[in-house]
Amino acid sequence: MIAQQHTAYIGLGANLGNRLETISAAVNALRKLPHTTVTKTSAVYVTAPVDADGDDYLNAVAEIGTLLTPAELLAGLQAIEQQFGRVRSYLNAPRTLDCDLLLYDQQVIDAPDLQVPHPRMHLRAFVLVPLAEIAPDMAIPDQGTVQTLLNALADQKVKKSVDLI
Ligand code: PH2
Ligand code: MG
Ligand code: MG
Repeated sequence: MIAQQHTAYIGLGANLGNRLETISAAVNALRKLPHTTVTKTSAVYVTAPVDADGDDYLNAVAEIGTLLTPAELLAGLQAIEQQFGRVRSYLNAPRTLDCDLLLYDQQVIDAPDLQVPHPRMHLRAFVLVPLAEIAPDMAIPDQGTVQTLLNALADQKVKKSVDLI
């Protein structure tokens, strides 16, 4: 059987340490995941923390093509977070790197350790603005299109910073 190629979107966030270096290194770490290629990256955005404390975040979104299953991809993303020194102290604590599986094709997954689409992504401009940059017509299952959802989030501060190279 020929393995099936999937398209997934990964949200990257950092608000501790050298944030830009971390986001850029995290994209390179995504490139090294087995059977995975990074097909698009958004610019990096400076974003005010949402339901969280600490400094402003840098956020970006990457599109990948992968043969990994959602569970395998989740394990890979968690390993990358560990590699960048992520410590889990309290909910939404400042972090060196957060790597979230946002979308996996148009699949809906509701497992204890993995919910896809990411359950809060449709409420967060720091996810939707970079996602809209690389996938403007993308729909989020059960929520609507990224562009329509963004119209409701105009009060969230998100500022384009630099392009990832
Ligand atoms: N991540 C959170 C909570 N709040 N705020 C911003 N601006 N960016 C994030 O990546 C972020 C957040 C939990 O993962
Ligand atoms: Mg997150
Ligand atoms: Mg996370």
